[in-house]
Amino acid sequence: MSSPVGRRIVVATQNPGKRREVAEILAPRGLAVCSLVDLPPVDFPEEGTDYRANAIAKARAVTEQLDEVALADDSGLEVEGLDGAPGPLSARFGGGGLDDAGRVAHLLSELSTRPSPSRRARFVCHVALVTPGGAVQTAFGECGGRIVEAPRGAGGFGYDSVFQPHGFRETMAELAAEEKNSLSHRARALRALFDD
Ligand code: ITT
Repeated sequence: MSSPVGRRIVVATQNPGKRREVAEILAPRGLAVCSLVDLPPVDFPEEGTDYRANAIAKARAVTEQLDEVALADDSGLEVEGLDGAPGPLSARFGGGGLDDAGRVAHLLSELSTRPSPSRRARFVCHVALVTPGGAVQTAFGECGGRIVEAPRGAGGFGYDSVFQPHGFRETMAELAAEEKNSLSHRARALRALFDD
């Protein structure tokens, strides 16, 4: 799809890593995005366990409260040996008080006694574009890989330091930003939304 003519797109996220990546992925398409940081505060609803519904709800919060076109991303890491956890609850894995490094440590400890195939994993991302008129468009992207034994790399955010995409020796956090942005779940979802 093309962007709604004449309207800027506000990225409905409070996660600075996501915000940066969405901006980087959309820039080559000539789409400049606007950050919530520069706008009045928005009240976001509690998130549930349905990625797509969460993405729509986050984008709607922005369209309804700020009268802006909004793009939201709800994403997560799904690990085979943990029956798909942490999934939609990835941002809160191990309890609300942890930061990215704490969640990574929690993940590694959960996997430490499990056999190697348990480490198969994927990142998933649902994106939603909502206009103040109420139109909703969504798309999905995923990226397969495995969880490595110890964190490597300083790029990206979240679980990138322990996620090794299929076909790479590096973790996501060791890849250049352009490389992550060409193969990530987020890049694939945004491509499906804006290019297909
Ligand atoms: P917003 O709801 O404000 O967008 P959030 O971080 O709470 O921010 P989610 O509920 O969608 O967003 O949680 C996604 C979590 O999944 C995120 O906090 C990371 O822990 C993880 N995640 C998603 N994409 C990732 C990526 O590209 N690299 C590493 N971890 C990622």
